[in-house]
Amino acid sequence: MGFKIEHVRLHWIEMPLVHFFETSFGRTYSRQMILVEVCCGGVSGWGEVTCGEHPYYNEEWTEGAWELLNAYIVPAVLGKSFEKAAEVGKCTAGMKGHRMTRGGLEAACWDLEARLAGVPLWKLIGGGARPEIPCGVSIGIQDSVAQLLGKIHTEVDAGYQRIKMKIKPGWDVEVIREVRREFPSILLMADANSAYTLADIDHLKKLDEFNLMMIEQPLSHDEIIDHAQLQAALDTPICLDECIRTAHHAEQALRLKAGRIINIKLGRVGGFAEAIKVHDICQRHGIPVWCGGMLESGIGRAHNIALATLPNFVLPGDVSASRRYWKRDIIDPWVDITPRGTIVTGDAPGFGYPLDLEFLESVRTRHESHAAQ
Ligand code: OSB
Ligand code: MG
Repeated sequence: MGFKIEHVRLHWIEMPLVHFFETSFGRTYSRQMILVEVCCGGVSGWGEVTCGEHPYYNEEWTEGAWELLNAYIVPAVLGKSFEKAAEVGKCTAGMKGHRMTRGGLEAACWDLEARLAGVPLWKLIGGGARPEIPCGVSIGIQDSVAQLLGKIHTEVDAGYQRIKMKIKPGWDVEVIREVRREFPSILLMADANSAYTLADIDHLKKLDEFNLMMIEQPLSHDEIIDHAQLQAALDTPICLDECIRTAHHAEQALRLKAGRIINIKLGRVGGFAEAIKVHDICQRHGIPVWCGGMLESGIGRAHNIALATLPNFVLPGDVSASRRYWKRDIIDPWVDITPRGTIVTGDAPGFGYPLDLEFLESVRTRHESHAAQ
């Protein structure tokens, strides 16, 4: 079928989080997000740039993404025709890094292709291995252990299958001990967001007593070799997040045994084409994957749900209900979970959730429109 990128509209939206989210690199109260709308023949496809407000998770941040989209990424594709969304990434491949920004546009093109073909996005990407995806939650660093325990109770009661807690030096071994005392048998994991170094090996070994499913990204955001050394010293499986930005990184990490599990984030690897490659490599190596999150709005969340229907997404991901993040989402209905802690996929074309355009416009603070000649 194919499509031509006739129009690109960029929407900058600001939405406060229901509860602040704190990781080892900082606390977020309100999200600044860029939505990318690509248009062909009166049909729009939507994507989301999943970077943070500041360049602390990786090198990307909202303001930078906005500049890059307007000055480089949109001009690289505007007016061009493509047979498949899988080809769009090559137009921006000369730009180094900034995969979340390039991936926001790429994902929008997949949604556009799916809508033009009248198929759900999960079908277009080759997913659909399961009609409902298993869900976990990611719980940030809190002001007190009591507050953390309260939050875990809420999420376990809601049915979520796995709890991830954020850790950092000073909020790790003793906090996890308390959590394990209160919840001896839940599926539990910890995410350090690169807060440790190899000098902390003895300290990190103390985590082995807590029967964690995995520890996510303990070491530097770009350090695969050190993770291999740490994994050799730990019983707890390491899961890589920040380190895996391409399929090639995944291959290197698996060859070096730098981890036993991989978190795939659609944006971090630059969109669906690369995410599928990472998925396939892990599957060939017998390495399970799960879908990570970046506190997305309904659009990014719906893309994550589609991605998580690929066969090797066998572990519960960080994709959870809209209401955990927002008072009101930009899609209607919102993403919700079943009492089994799953999200059910549907058959609507594209990412599958109708947009609440009126609300979207009410939270939009910047807008840019690019038309092909
Ligand atoms: O490392 O997975 C991470 C949020 C922002 C930045 C990095 C991470 C996260 C999360 C939240 O863990 C996942 C979510 O609920 O969207
Ligand atoms: Mg992480």
